[in-house]
Amino acid sequence: MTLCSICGKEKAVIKIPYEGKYLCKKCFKKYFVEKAEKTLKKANVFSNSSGKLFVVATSGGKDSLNALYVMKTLSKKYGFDVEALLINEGISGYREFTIKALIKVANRLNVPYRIVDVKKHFGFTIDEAAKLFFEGKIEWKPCTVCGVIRRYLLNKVSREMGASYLVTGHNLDDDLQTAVMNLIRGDFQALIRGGVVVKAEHPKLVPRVRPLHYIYEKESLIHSIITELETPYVECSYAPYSLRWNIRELLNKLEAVESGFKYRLMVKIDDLRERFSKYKVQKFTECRLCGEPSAKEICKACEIKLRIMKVLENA
Ligand code: Q46
Ligand code: ZN
Repeated sequence: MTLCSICGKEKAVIKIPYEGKYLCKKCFKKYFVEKAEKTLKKANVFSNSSGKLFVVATSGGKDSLNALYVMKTLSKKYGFDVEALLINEGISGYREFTIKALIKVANRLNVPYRIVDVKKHFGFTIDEAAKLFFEGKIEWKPCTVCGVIRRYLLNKVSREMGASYLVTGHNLDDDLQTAVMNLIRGDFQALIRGGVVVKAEHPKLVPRVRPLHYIYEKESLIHSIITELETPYVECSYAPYSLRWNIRELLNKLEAVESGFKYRLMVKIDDLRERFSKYKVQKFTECRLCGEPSAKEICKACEIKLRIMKVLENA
């Protein structure tokens, strides 16, 4: 039996490969929150945070519920408010289960929550958009439509809620996959805009923060079990159609042969971001149709909406 490297008494339940530590349940729980706190503190998120509102984007999955748990825990120390926001994309066999999980955890933590329907705002669900893609009627994969629309609504609604920060549950695996995807696409601007904090480059953009940026997906899973967040372990059926899915497999294979590889690569990418941050180009304007921040005359969400509504009308 391996004992915990911190207390030296309890049985270890997890190995932290990049720190050479084995931790028991109790010490890991503490370690998890402290690591998220350290990550945000280093990025200056808590300076003058008292009285401010942090809106946590919660899908009801393990990562975002962990982010909600962490932020609620830290809110007591730093004096900020926490609310949860869930975007219901309309993905059957998946989202209905995670919505239940969010409601249960939000009630347990005493956090107010808001649920926003994509169908209500855009006139279609992601299931309907996915059907059009599989029928060859639109070119965007389900995850592309879902990602654009979710980002759009999270920013718009959290701003309307009065958020100073939008907190997301992206873990180290997610952020590393995104960085590799941006490298493959040659999108240098998106690559350097990532990291623990994504600053607002337009008055209508809410700054985004990622407390789990240095936490492995596996650590996040174990933390959600230990803290009894009771999230359903269901995966969205559209995930395997994305580029992210293949990159995830590849990075997992590399981690299996070289323990701690993902963490070291993430640190190196963040270091590059620091050095190249002076090359950031702020090119946001406002969408001619909806008035939301956009890099082009018409934002991607409006472009997708117009196209899908046209296809649906002609069907
Ligand atoms: S919910 Fe949406 Fe994910 Fe499903 S369609 Fe893709 S992006 S996989 S996190
Ligand atoms: Zn628009």
